[in-house]
Amino acid sequence: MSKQHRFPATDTALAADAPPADVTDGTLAGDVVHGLSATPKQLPSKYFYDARGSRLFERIMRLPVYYPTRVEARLLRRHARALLAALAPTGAPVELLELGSGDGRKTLALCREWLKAGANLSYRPMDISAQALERLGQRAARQLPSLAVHPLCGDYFRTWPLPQARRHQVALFLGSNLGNFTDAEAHRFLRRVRAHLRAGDSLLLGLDLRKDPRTVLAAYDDPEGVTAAFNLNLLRRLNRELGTDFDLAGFRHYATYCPLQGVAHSFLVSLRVQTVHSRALGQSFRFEPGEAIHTEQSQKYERAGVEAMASACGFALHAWFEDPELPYALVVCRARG
Ligand code: AVJ
Repeated sequence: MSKQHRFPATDTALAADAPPADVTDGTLAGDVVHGLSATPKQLPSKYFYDARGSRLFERIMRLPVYYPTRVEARLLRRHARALLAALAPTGAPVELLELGSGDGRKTLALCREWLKAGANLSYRPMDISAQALERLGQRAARQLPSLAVHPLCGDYFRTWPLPQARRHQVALFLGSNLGNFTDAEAHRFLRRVRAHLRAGDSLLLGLDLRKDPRTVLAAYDDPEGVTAAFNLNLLRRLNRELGTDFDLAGFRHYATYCPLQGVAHSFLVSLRVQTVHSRALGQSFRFEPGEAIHTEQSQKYERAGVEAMASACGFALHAWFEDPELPYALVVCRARG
């Protein structure tokens, strides 16, 4: 960190990511009881990202079969100047708000290009991981000492700073993270983003698009088993944090992609009949042979659907940058009046 930043109180998770309050209290324990009592069983994907899970996800991003990260970085590089013109057309100073910055590697490269183009830039990375923001601050201080960086740790919608009169707000939501939401959750999330913007402010989305089903499926079922380890790590986390006795060898990672809905699903499938007990919850959960826990969905989009979603959430689709080889899009949305 360039200066000593005090993070505001850390929140457990993205509010929009949490199930409606009437279903669970939004804690890990509440979500697990709810999810493992449901039919079919499910666990929220946001719980993948403990320290070990975050490291495994960093390994996923370097896998040859996991194309989204590389394709998105390439698009950001290729279109850096055009993105600036589309996102901040007036040339006013920019307040760049990134939702889920992680360690900010991709975004700092973009900031470098924008500073070169003469942009007046202030960067507010938001993340629920204090360690990731710490690394981002160090990276920024080393690589771009002239950039004003103000990290915000916790729930995006609670830490979102008040808009400054002279600054054009540009929100970033990259990495196709929107794809982890169901359609209803994605709409709710985008409406909440819109509520924090003024008319004329911008939002940049990075979204994975529909493509050869085999290419998508391979990205969620790598031969090295990193994705399997990432998925199974969820059970390891529950063993540690809720005192469950999941036998990781009793479950197997399974991924599917349905080209009709454009959704990749990940599951943990029980290989035998087994009962798992949680000390912290004082509760047991029975698994039948072949029974699945749904752990993640990753939506793959198409342009018409994105346009309709943006419009329903108070945005107009303003520009679309797509990779010619592997369908992936950077989508510039403008907040409508
Ligand atoms: C970070 C949510 C975009 O869905 O592609 C990668 C997470 N899961 N491999 C995705 C993930 C399995 C990733 N997102």
